[in-house]
Amino acid sequence: ELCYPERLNCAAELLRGQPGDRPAFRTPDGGVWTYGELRARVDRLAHLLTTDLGVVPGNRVLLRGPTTPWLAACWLAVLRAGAVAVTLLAQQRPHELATICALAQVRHALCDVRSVDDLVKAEVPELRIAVFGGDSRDDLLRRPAPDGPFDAVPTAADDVALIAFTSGTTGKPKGCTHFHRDVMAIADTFSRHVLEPVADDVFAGSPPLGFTFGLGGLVVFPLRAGASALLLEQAHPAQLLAAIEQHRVSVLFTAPTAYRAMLAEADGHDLSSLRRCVSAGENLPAATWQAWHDRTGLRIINGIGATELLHIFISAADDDVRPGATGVPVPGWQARVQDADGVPVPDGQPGLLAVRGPVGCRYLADPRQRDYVRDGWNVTGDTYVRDPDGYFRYVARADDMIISAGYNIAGPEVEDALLRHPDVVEAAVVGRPDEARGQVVVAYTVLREGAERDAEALRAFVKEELAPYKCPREIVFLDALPRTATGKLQRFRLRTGAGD
Ligand code: 3SK
Repeated sequence: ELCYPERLNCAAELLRGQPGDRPAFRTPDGGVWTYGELRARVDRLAHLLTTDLGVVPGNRVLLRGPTTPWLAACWLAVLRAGAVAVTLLAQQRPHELATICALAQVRHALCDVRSVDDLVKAEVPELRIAVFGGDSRDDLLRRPAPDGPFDAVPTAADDVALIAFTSGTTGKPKGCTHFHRDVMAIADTFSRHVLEPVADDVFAGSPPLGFTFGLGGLVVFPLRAGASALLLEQAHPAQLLAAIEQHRVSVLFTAPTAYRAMLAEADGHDLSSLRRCVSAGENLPAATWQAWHDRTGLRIINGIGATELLHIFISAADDDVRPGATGVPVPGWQARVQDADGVPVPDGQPGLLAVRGPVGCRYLADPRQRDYVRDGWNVTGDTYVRDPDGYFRYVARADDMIISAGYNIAGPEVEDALLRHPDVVEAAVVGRPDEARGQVVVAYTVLREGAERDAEALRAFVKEELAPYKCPREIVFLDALPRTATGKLQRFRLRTGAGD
């Protein structure tokens, strides 16, 4: 049972107590910010926010930029000043920025100079933008600020600390509000019990800080453990591999696609520093888990998380990891599989995943709240099966089940089969409307460079792996699959043919 004091400022809590000379953040060029330096910079920023920019507790402050120690320090300063951080992805375009700012009632923005153009173009009414990381005399980091410590605002544990936006796999983002105690809870559940971090750990990964997968893995978890994080502005697979080797990264956060891409380039890289590899963002196919294990000897921790619930709530660790299964509820969380009326279904039968725990979904003024939270359970929109021994197995996103000629077909199972083919690098399987069968199975694939685009040979391969009714009717070859800015597959674009 987690128990936090009534007054809790999570930014103050995350920076409390670690020796000042320990590394907190690292940069690819070998730069290090110690905990002492981080505390001093966060305090300076918090002074600037409250004096220069006029931010008061409760104001929503937008944060935007590549993953750098300064962006992380701004996030901590906003929370320390009792304001609410609205973290955004660097890729979001002006019209998306305008929608988000209106929904979240943002009046202040702290923006890396490299990401400011689109924010200006968004023409958000009354938005005061402070830019950092540039040469201008006006740059936030060059402005004079009162010296000395900043007393953290004594926020309530239940005050909103951040608003995170869903990445729009269905095209319509939702703002999710999270409390100061929620930030502590993700560190004290998933990180503490599954990752078991130690102060010598070096965290790194690809998800940006505007995606709570990255915020947790690269800021909250390392700071809570007194460990350090290597913050990478560019985290493509080749850069991740080089960074792991060069900086002796021990805890890695990335998505299944990146694990597959790293495997293709891993030869010659020393990955022996890795201790924990976390995969989330979408389901990890067993074929990818196995290939990573064969290459590194490491058992990827496959987690399911959600922006609505801040971080990961089902996963497994060490010897409990079973390829192809997600795992068991993280300590502190409960999970069950239920039907559309909220009635639990027997073990072994597919149904809707429902979870509850220390963090709950609280959409910002969105009627979809009623669909997500039912009878105190958060219904995530995933179809799962619970095995009799309590293991949860992913089947598909609830709206990704394909029903063809009366058969229920889970797209991810067919994707997993396709990925076992040595030429297939990426696969996405969807249902296409069909007069005779209701839907037919269509597979979109990306092949390794130079491979022959032979749809019949691939179909024959799948038929050897799966019952024939699951075999794709059509195989489409693409150069890349359509993905959101956080790397999630946009199946709805494939279903409507937009990926062709
Ligand atoms: O959306 C997700 O898939 C996710 C996964 C892990 C942690 C956080 C999030 C939002």
